Amino acid sequence: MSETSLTRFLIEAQRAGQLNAELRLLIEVVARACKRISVAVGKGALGGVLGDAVGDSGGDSINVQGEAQKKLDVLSNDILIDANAWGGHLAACASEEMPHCQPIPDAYPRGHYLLVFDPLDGSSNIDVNVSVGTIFSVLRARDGVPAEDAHFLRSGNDQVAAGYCIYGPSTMLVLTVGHGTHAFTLDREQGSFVLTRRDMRIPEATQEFAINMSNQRHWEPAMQGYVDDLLAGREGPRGKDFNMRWIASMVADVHRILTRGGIFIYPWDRKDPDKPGKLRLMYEANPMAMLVEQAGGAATDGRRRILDIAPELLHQRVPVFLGSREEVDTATAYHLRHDAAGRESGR
Ligand code: P6P
Repeated sequence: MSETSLTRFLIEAQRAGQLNAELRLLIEVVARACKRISVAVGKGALGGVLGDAVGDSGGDSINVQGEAQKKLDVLSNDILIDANAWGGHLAACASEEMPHCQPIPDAYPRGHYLLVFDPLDGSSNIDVNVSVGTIFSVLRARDGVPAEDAHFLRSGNDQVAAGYCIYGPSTMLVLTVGHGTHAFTLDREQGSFVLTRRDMRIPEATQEFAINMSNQRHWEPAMQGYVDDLLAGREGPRGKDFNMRWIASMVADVHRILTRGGIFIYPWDRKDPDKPGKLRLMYEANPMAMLVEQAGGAATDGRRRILDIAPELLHQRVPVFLGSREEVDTATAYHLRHDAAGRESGR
């Protein structure tokens, strides 16, 4: 049977009423931009784009998050902005790398969608040749008015599409338009994405967890108790042994979980108590939560469903628990039980 290209998959999805022509164009434009990013990432040291970006003052370039920008962060952001400017499908873009949203230039027609993305997540891994990725989320714009930051502040339930592109041994685009989660592998000879996994399903249960254990002493008690019980293995209350993986590149860790199950956790920690978590809601947690739920998994902030959270800030951070549904439910139950005990004792 002939391969199904991303273009064919999207045309068939449009024919089935799952998306319209404008959203199909948007996804194809993002996929084309990801191919360009894949080329730049793949060149590594030969591309002259490794290392930290240089700011106007000649020092390190720092983004709105207060993080040092890599040259590839800036290049990937520019590639996505430029690719989406002229097609007439977007009203505005927003990005981890930009303080505020960027409306489509007046020279071009405005469309009905908002695109928000992390152009190169995990970029601190670039210089050590570890997989990184682009994460994106699509919302409907408010018609007839110029887009602004506030228009992006919609819960994850309002996403009309979400996806990521992982730049690993192979480049893969993983996508949902609300009808399952599907994976496409880049055929470099043809230069096109080919459907390689239709309807990905995350196993309900798992024996594998992903977390940065070096933060353990900074977690809240419920988180301490949950991980202690994982580490206690078959002799402990969970009655089974667990394995651990942590790539420190969300796209790579989530891709593994979509592929074989597991739970990914980046909880709140008291290292920076004013920050509710490290990961950002709009362009990391929400798109990943939609992909995971569409694959039969679950995603919470330890207490409530990620997709139900009403955003207040464009770069808002949130604790993230996502992956195999039974394990996410168990981890969330530890937190809810702890909260209930605190209420009973008046703490
Ligand atoms: P840590 C990468 O910087 C990132 O935003 C995610 O991709 C990743 O899951 C996490 O941070 C890693 O954080 O604290 O382990 O370096």
